[in-house]
Amino acid sequence: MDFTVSLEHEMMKKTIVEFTNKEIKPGAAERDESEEFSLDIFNKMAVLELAGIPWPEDYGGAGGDYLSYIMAVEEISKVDASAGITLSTHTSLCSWPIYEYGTEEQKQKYLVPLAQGKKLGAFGLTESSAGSDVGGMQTTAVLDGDYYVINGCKQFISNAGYAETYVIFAYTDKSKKTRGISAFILEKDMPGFTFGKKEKKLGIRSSATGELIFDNVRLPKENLLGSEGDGFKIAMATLDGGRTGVAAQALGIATGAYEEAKKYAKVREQFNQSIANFQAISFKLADMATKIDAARLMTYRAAFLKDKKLPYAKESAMSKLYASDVAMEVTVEAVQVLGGYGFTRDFPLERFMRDAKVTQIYEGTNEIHRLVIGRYILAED
Ligand code: COS
Repeated sequence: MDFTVSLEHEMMKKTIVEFTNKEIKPGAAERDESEEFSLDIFNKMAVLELAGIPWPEDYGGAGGDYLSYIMAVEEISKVDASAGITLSTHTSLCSWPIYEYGTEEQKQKYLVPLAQGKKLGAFGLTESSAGSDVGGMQTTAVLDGDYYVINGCKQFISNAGYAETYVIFAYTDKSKKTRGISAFILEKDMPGFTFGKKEKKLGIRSSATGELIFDNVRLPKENLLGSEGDGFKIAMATLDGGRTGVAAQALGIATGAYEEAKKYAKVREQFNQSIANFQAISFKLADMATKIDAARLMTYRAAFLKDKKLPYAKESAMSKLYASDVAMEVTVEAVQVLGGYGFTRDFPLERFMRDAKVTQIYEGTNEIHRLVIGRYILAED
């Protein structure tokens, strides 16, 4: 068993750290304050070929592996979790299902510009009545000649309004329950496709989260992704990968908070010595470091299994469950290490703490993850 990452991964990580420190970190607090989404940051990621890390060069990608992409989301989230989820949504939730289930024409038309970062992607599954219960969705797609007519509304959609390509889900046959859900690729400017409420959030405030509204959107038949009725399985398999992305985001947030807390503890003096000398503080840092290490091993393992095309749904769910809980715990403790300063916006800790919360909620709540893991372990001997 080899726990080292390759030199190639290390070098890629170094390039991303330089990039995030120069291009993402400086404005992160201001963007959080103004709740401003920055397409400019995504465009800069694209220049560095981060928009299509795991896709083959033939499809406009960087020809890397899933682990590289996971490490990129982690590094970006260390300074700005909003930028982290923008990339994760784009890659895991929009580009991946097109890469995996798309026809060659769909890949050329949609995956190539996504992988090149010429277009941003999004994923529309959740609705007001369908969160954990995907089958509760109301959106319908009715075949009318060469078109599907789509009606409905999606909620809490990351990259909404800024993305140009959307993988969405709708019932083509409600009587078949989840086996009657189908997946489709939509384009931003299609007549009848508009955007509703933009959410004001506790954290990841500079990521765009909003509503998609479909009012008799006439979608060419060739924009069906996979076959009719495949939608639920496509959504579940896509979320398996997305959840590793959220684990990487959580890992980045936790690491960012831990590093700030450690730096501060070494220089902050009370009672004529650095507070890091007190076990009350060093034990907190030791717990943080240990939990982050475990979360990183779990997250990289899930990515490794995916790269090897081995089953990884259980490991992905475990990594997301654990890393998100660690992110919440570590950020709360990191604020505590900084005391009153941690509570102010002069330091990024309170932002990290707010950003961490959603990682326990989206792409499947941690309660759903326990359910998924429970089913896997009970099916084992
Ligand atoms: N990959 C591929 N197929 C999968 C799958 C996966 N990870 N998980 C389930 N499936 C398949 C099953 O094999 C089953 O196939 P058959 O119909 O051929 O038997 C089908 O999908 C239905 O599976 P299951 O019976 O397990 O579905 P449930 O309705 O019991 O739902 C949960 C299971 C609750 C786990 C699922 O609905 C879920 O993950 N919900 C959370 C959704 C979520 O994360 N929402 C937030 C979105 S934020 S973007």
